[in-house]
Formats: sequence, structure tokens, C-alpha cells
Amino acid sequence: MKRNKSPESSLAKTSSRPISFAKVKGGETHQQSAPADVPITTNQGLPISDNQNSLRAGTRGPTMLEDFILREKITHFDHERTPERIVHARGTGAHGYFQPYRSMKKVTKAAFLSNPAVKTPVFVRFSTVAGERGSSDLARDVRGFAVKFFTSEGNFDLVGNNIPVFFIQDAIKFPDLIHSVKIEPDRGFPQAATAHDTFWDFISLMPESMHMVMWIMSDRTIPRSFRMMEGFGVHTFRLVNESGGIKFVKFHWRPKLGNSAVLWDEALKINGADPDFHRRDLWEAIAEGDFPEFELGLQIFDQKTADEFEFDVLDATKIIPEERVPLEMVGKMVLDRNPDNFFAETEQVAFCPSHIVPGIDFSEDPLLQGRLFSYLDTQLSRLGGPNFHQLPINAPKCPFHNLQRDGIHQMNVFKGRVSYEPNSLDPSAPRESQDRGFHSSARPVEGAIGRVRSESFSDHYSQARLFYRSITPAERKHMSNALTFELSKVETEAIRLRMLGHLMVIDESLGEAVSSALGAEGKAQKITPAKNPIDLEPSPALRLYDKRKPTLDGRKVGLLLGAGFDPKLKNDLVARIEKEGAKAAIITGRIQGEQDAQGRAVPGQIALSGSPSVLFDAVAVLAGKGGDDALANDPNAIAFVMDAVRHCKAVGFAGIPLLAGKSGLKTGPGIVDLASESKIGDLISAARQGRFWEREEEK
Ligand code: HDE
Repeated sequence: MKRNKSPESSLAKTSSRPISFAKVKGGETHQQSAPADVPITTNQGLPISDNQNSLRAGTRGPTMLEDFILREKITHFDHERTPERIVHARGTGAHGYFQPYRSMKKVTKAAFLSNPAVKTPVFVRFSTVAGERGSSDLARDVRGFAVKFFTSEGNFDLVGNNIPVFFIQDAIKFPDLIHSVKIEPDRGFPQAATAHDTFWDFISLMPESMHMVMWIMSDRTIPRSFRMMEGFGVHTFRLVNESGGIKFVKFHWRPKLGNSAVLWDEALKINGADPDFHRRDLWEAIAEGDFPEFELGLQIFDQKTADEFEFDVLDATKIIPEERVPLEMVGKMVLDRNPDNFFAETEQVAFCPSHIVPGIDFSEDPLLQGRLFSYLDTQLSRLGGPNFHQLPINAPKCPFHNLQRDGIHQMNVFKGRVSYEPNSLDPSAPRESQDRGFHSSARPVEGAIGRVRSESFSDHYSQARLFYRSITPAERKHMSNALTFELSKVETEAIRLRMLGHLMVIDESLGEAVSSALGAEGKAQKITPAKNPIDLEPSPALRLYDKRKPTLDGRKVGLLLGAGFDPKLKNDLVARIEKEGAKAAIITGRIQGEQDAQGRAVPGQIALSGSPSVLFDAVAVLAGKGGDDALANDPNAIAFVMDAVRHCKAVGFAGIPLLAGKSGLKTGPGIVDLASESKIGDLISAARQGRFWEREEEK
């Protein structure tokens, strides 16, 4: 009987070889031949003759239960997802390496820190915390910064965040914290947001969270890029050297490109324009050979120094100011390869703080202690069983062998009779090693067991105040705006007033600014701290801005072209931007391109309707006579310029009077009239500076 074929099927089979359509460099669509000798098969290896049509009883009849090929394919598809992570569900990963600058043998026997000639492979996963897997990148949230070092002595996972402190002091509060921040259980929203009642209800009842509140309401929780944010191990760990000498350590990552953040108004708009903004940014940078780099910095200190602090180094709600224990930069991490497969690598990677190597050891921080249990446990349900370490992305790159056996998804076929130790039947079976094995560092333990919190954990406000008073005026203003936004979304007045009470304790001017913005002057609930805060010496290292040398490196400049623009000016500008290590994106009203002053069509890379200026670090608008009028009547162009001005970015323009009257564009700091080529330099140095906070509106 003659069978009817679907149109795609006949298209795909017009030649003797199957064809598919693929995008190739330059954007044209090309026919691609698949190699003829690789037949598609079932999972059992059976070649498949028709991958377009299921097995039917008659041409228009029902599908046969007998169609095992259809059933295998659909069944596999039905089970393609693993449960998403309970927290940090949305993330993106990258491969790279870590290389120490020098041997750190004096303080640690960790192999990956002892030889500057050795590059240790790493896999990094950056993430948000609260949102589900499909949420958008620019949620106001802590960012996860998890690094798996595949060292010669086993995997070391440094599972950190982009903020050096945490909300709670004891792991037993973690489920409550996360339940409060996630979607509210009755209504299933809000997604990826702290701005709702349950979060602020819990937080306002947890004075220990106040330091973290300062960090999450700062610009740090809306980073410009994963490449431009710091990372922290958060807890105090121990370093152990060959002779058993012990020091304390805090881990820090510092981005080579410096810190950058976006404004809240930008974050909201980026989430609409490009919900994958951060993952795209990382992916593109690596694909283009612009490899992100982070330096590893250690704060190393001894017991005596720890005893001198007014806080407890085991309390994860505290930092050690860098001015008191400076960072020692010990090596760099370079991210130089994108994953081949998002699911197999980024989704299946399993980080566990309990993955440790000789030379590093834990501390008694009660939060860390709880984490040592939780991560292994969560992988059992997320990855389906105890053999997740055999997945390629999780397997150590050094030899590993023990006598654990069987279990779901076992990939190995172990041979022989022996699966126990000690044994005398198999001399080649793995044995314990006193020399090379991991030894927990000897530490004194004292006291009676009990559900207690040390008195040394009871100051909840001094470091919150320290943070607020250390950051720049622009950051303080953004924090006050953020708190106003968040608390305005809280429906229950009592929660708002309780939070205002905490803010008053942290810093009266902050408490008053937020009270007034909410219209709740004088209504803050009176909060009496367990321990009165003390005024600490401000720590400039806590600032986000004013820390880096002005640079355009790694940034992106949007060039909006209007008809009749000067092609030489455009080319010179692009060349200067690229010389700075930045990228220029050519934006045109219609994607096919724009006409320059000589009437030549110049292709666009992105269309204006899909590329608001929030996607760029600086912008320029180039247009000739007439072209400028057209832009002035285009709402997207007006919004493009108005937003860049409002967001305090460097703005260059050529073709006057540019959008006069509609964009709000007036001359001012960082706004450069590109009347002549000599002005390109002015625009570049303005763009290097980044933001001109003096232009920021009052609110
Ligand atoms: Fe996590 N955390 N966490 N966390 N965490 C997880 O493990 C947990 C904490 C962090 O990209 C989970 O594999 C408890 C602090 C990152 O895959 C889970 C406590 C810090 C990631 C878990 C904390 C982190 C996670 C969920 C309080 C910064 C993502 C999926 C005791 C130092 C790793 C998973 C990745 C993920 C538990 C607190 C960072 C449920 C119980 C503090 C970066 O095991």
C-alpha cells in the first residue's frame, strides 16, 4: 500500500541523504547533509526506518500500542526533567581552571594550592536562590557562586554566594527561611521575589538577619554580570599544613573586571527584554574568547586574632572587615569553556560543602555543620540515588575506588568476590591510608550538649550598621529605595512597622527615610535589641562603587543608528570601543539595516524594538539630518535615550537637536555631543567611568 508522507518528511528525503537546515556563520540558512552511515536507532541499538510517522492502523486510523519506537521515544521524553534544586534552581555553568600564584604549603597541604605550575580544572555554577528554574535572571536575589575544583586529591567544592554573610546562624532555621521567601503556598506567587508578606514577616522576626538584609537590599543583588561580581565562601574554614599547623580562613573571589550592578528600574526592564541576560552574557563572553577571570583571596588568621574580634568567627552573619585581616591573593580562576550540554553538566552538577580535600577543614559554624548534611541528602532525590558521583560532571578526575556497591543508576560493573574491608582475598582491593588519607584536624570540644546559642552570637545590628555606613551615598540611596519598594509590597501593616523598627536600630536616618517614603513617619515599632549595637570603623572595602579603576573592559556599548549617520564616526567609535576591551552592538530601527550619509545600507545586529538601552553599559545615538527627526518620533528611540539618561549612563549623540524636548536629553555630566571626532575620547572616558550618580533623580 502507498503511504502518505508528511511534507517535512518528503522535504527531508528529497535527496538520497537526509537533510536538515542549519544556521551557519553570517546568518544564512544552509542545507546540511547528515552522514549517511549513522542511522538513528532506539536505545537498544535498533535502526529506525521512519522517525516522522507513528505506526497506524490504516492511513487515517488509530495509533498501534505495538509501536514500541514511539513509546520508547515518548517515555524518555516524559522523564527528561529531574526535580529542580530546592534552592538555587536557576543557574548557569562554565568550565575553566584554577592556578595558584605560588605555593601555599606554609599554611595548607592542599595540592591545588601548592604548585603554581599546575592548573586544576574547575566547573562553576552561578545561580539565583529563590526563583524556579525558568525564572528571570535579574530578580533581586543573592547569587550562588559554586566552584568544583577537580584536584589531584579529590573534588573540593567551594559552594559560596556573592554576599559574604547569611540570613541565619543555625541550619535548623533554613527550611523556614526558604519557605518564607519562595512562592506563598496558597497562591503560588510571587515568583523569584522577596517583596511579599511571608518573607518580611519571617525576616522581621529574625534580628540575626539584619546584616544580610543590608546586603540583599544593596545593589549587590542585581549584578550587571556574573563576570562582575565577588564571591565568598561565607563560613570560616580551617587550613591545615603538613605538620598539622592550623589557621582559620575565609575564602573570597574577586572579578578581574571589577564589580558592577544595574539599577532596579533597569533590572525590571531587563527581565522583560532579556530574561536570560546573565546567562547569555556569560555564554557569549566565553564563546568569544573573552574569558572571565576571578582571583582567589584568602583572609588567613589565627585563634588569637579570632579571640580579639567583638564577634564570633563561627557566626555566618558576620564578616571580618578586610581592613582588619587583609586579603592575600593566592591564585586565579579562568572560565574558558562553555558546557557542551546544559542538562548533563549545569543541571546535573552536584555541589556539596562536604566535598573537601586534605589541607582544608571545616569549622564548627552551626550553619556550615548543617550544610555538610543537606547537600548530599538533596542529591539523593534530585539525581535519583547514591551514584550521582559517577555522572561525568561530578566524577573526580583523580582515581577513585572504594567498596561501596550497587544502588540505583550504578554505572560500573565491579568484578570479583570482594566488596568489604579488611579482606585477605584481594590484595589489590583499596585500603585506608594513614599517609594520604584525610584527617579531621584535632580540635578541643567542651561543654554539655544542649539546644543553645552562644552569647557571642547575640550582636545583630553592629555589622548591619557598619555596612550601611561604609557604602557610598548612591548605594545608600538605592538601598533605601529598595526597602521602600519591598515594604510597599507588604500588605500587612504590622510587618512593615516591625521592619521599620529594625531599620531605626540599624541607622536612624535609614529608618526615617524609608518610614517617610512609606508614609509611616513616627510609626516604626519599637525594637529593643538583645545587645545594643556599637559603632565600628567604616570599611571602604564593602563599597560596590569607587572600588575599581574606571574601565570599559568586558562592557557593552549600544550604538543606535538613525538614517544619514556619519559612517566614519560610527567606525571610529566602534574601533575605540573594541580597543577598550568592550563590545559595540549596532542597533537599527529595522534589522535589515540603516542608511548612512552616503546612502549605503549598513546592517544592524539587533533591532531597536528588541534592545532597550538597559542592555548596555553606555550608548551613543548617531543620526544625520532627517534621520534624527525620524528617531525623535519613534517611542522606542525616545525611551532608549531617556532610560540611558535616567540610569546615569554615558550617552553620546551626533545629529542635533537629538530628540530634543522628548528624551529629556540635556547636556550634563557624562552626556557627550559627538560634534567632532575629537569628542570620541570624551565619550570613551565617560563610558569608562560608568555612571554619573549626580544625574540621579531625587527618587
Ligand atoms: Fe545552600 N543549598 N544551604 N547555601 N547553596 C543548596 O543543594 C542549604 C547556604 C548554596 O549551583 C541545595 O544541591 C542549607 C549558604 C549554593 O548547585 C541544598 C543551608 C550558602 C547552592 C542547600 C544553606 C549556600 C546551594 C539545593 C543552611 C553560601 C547551589 C540544591 C544550613 C555559603 C549550588 C543543592 C549549585 C544549594 C542547603 C545555606 C550556597 C538544599 C541547609 C550559607 C551556591 O542542599
